[in-house]
Amino acid sequence: MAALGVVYMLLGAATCPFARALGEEFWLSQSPASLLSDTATFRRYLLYDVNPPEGFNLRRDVYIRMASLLKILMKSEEWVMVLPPWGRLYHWQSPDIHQVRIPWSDFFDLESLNKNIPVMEYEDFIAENGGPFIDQIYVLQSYAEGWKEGPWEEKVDERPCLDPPLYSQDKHEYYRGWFWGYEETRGLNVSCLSVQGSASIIAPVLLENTSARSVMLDRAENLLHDHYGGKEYWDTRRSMVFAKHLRAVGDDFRSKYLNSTNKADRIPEEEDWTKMKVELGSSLGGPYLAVHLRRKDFIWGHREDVPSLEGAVKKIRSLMKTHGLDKVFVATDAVRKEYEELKKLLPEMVRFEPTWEELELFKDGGVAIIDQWVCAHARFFIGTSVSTFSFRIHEEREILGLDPKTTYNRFCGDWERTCEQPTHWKVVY
Ligand code: GFB
Repeated sequence: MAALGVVYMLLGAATCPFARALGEEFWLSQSPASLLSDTATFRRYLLYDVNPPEGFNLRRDVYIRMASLLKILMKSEEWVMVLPPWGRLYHWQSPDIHQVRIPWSDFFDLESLNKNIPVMEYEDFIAENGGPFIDQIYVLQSYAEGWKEGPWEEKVDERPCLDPPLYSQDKHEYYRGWFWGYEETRGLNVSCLSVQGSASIIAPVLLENTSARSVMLDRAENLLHDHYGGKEYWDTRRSMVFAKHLRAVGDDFRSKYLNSTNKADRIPEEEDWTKMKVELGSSLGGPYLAVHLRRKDFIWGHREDVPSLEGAVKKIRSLMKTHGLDKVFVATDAVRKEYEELKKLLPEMVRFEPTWEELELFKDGGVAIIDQWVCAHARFFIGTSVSTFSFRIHEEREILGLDPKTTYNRFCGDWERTCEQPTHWKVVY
């Protein structure tokens, strides 16, 4: 199929049905020289996707697992990770904003990602591949029989699909389904793999059982971490530097409303993550308390460990007093009515409220990143139990060198008896 794609490219956009589907400008913007040089190297493509209900921050975690798989594949062959475009996330509910087919560069710094593993955007993959085709799709699932008693065994087997099919064949026998909003994309082959274990268990399948040039792992969250908390984990995590424009907006907000600048807060400034080395506790953080107060589905989904607004405000006031901080930044997904209630209880709170134009530009994902960035730079942070949004803030603070005592704190439910606090991480260089 890749060869067919190259032929189409050489013949020109007019003869290629998929070029028409993509829009002529797209193809005309690709110079023949760049197409030839790009296709001259034969590399294989790893694509992946995650269960639709999962949010932004769990997806960031799955990227780390896929990056470790890619590193293993690259020991044998040349591979590149195709970044799954963002969009259609359950939590991104702002109306009237186009929130599909969002490239990674809107949220992350591609140069930084590329210092860890080779990555490319999906549209660049279509161009390099010669068309919107994915040769092989593996839908990952657990084992029908579950995990029986006995020692843990890592395994992978081709099995009949357990859930109703995610992909269906069109009249040309191409597989159609959700490909991040790219309706012209199709798969050539789909099969199901039962998996139990870390991401690396699938490497032999990709290297030995298929010669497909582009391989997509759907439901990739079924694969676990290979090096959770180890050097490789942290290398990938540190490479996930937020896009520069979002960091700039966050820094500007800190300086305008929270009297916080890197210099005064003793926060290191180093654009290249591979060169950044900080001692834990060497950074001071801005003179404010930061709070992540997860609401929405957590209010009923985690009834026991999420506080009432009154309970949260009581804790916030006590922390401000203990740490001598008179400013508080609140990141929350609370609905308007609840937010207004919170504002009444805590009138001094500061929040990043984008204008409509800013929201359209940054999107819900970008606003969430700005919230996380501001939380990451605070002198003291308190988050919400088991929220991956809060976990990513913990990691960011660790990378910035803030004292763990100021990071690993969470709200407790009003009636929680034993309020266990999050476990302390450590960046490994
Ligand atoms: O990121 P996430 O996976 O964290 O999902 P959890 C929560 C989403 O809600 C974020 C929005 O990606 C944001 O879009 N959100 C939450 C916020 N808190 C804030 C905030 O303070 N500021 C802004 N701007 N946005 C998991 C979900 O949520 O919880 C799963 O991934 C599932 O799908 C599970 O719902 C129960 O780990 O908090």
